[in-house]
Amino acid sequence: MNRLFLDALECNNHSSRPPVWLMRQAGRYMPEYRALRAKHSFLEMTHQPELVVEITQQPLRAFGFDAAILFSDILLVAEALGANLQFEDGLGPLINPSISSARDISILSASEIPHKMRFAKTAIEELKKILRVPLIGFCGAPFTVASYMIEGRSSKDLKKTKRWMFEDADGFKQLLDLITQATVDYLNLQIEAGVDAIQIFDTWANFLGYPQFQRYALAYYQKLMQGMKKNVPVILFCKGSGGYAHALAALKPAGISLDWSCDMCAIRQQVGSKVALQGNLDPDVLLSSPATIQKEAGHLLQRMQGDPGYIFNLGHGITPDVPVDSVKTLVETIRRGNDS
Ligand code: 1CP
Repeated sequence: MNRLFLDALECNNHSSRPPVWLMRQAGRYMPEYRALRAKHSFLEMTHQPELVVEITQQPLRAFGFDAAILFSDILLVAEALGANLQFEDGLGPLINPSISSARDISILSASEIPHKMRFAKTAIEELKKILRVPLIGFCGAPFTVASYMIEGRSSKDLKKTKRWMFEDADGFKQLLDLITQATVDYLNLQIEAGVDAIQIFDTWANFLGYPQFQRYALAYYQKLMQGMKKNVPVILFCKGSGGYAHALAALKPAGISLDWSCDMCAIRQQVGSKVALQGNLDPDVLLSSPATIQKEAGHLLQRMQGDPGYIFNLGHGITPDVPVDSVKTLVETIRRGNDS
């Protein structure tokens, strides 16, 4: 198996280049994905193990990434809890009815999660037989999952979520605790099925001020990590978390994943050499010319040159409008290493 990614997670990659994989590497920017998507709903695609196995491999075949990420979505845990989840073209995720107050929590249940999510176990077991790169499992952190359940859809400001959080801290915590319980079961299912690493996505935790970030983000990463039955490397990702990198590193995850609003070298100075750093190319670079992609990626490579704990990635997911050739150019640039 190609171990570049796992070596880097152990801060022990001494080869000539960093490993590369991209958040949302499977998805709508790929024609192979769109062809399947024309025949199936997104939920069907995430629930049918054969489709999950196929879609997880699509970007590996097309670009030769150094790690696979399970094709799934963070909101499947909300669905398994009993929320009515749908995905509509152009609108993204919809949860209807939304969870508006502590009273609504009673419609949710964290029982039988491993049974409800057994499709993921089947898919992971199958993928582990086939893949020649490590497989990353993942989950959403409770705050981000709760925000979709409360807002009912993608939101630009998370006002309903934050109003509830400030007005009724006990009820809000009850919801986060329930999501945590389900998520721990889901993570253990993935770990038992054989994933090589776990990434925790708390995409919207950047909406929190520091006291709330401690209470509703950091404390819950700790609960998730403590709930894992086996010691699998964990990567923590939240957007805009450069300023909180020291606090993320203090939880001693294997890695932290950073967006493009911070300087990776400066973060390395702050957090020391024992935590892997992943990121942080601006995904919009992929909308520019091959020469610009090479220049911007080359610059980041040079900044992180020789760092045994560096994993090349974007600062957030690939967007659907990215040309496939841009991803090819990017991966070729990383594979050529620092002399590009
Ligand atoms: O219509 C379609 O075909 C669905 C598009 C799509 C895809 C391809 C969605 C809906 N989710 C996914 C896959 C997905 N989501 C993966 C797959 C693995 C990979 O290749 O990376 C992962 C890891 C996620 C995680 C995810 N889902 C996050 C966290 C990471 C991030 O990007 O911030 C979030 C916030 C979601 C919610 C979600 N699901 C789908 C969309 C379009 C969204 C985001 C909506 C929003 O911006 O609010």
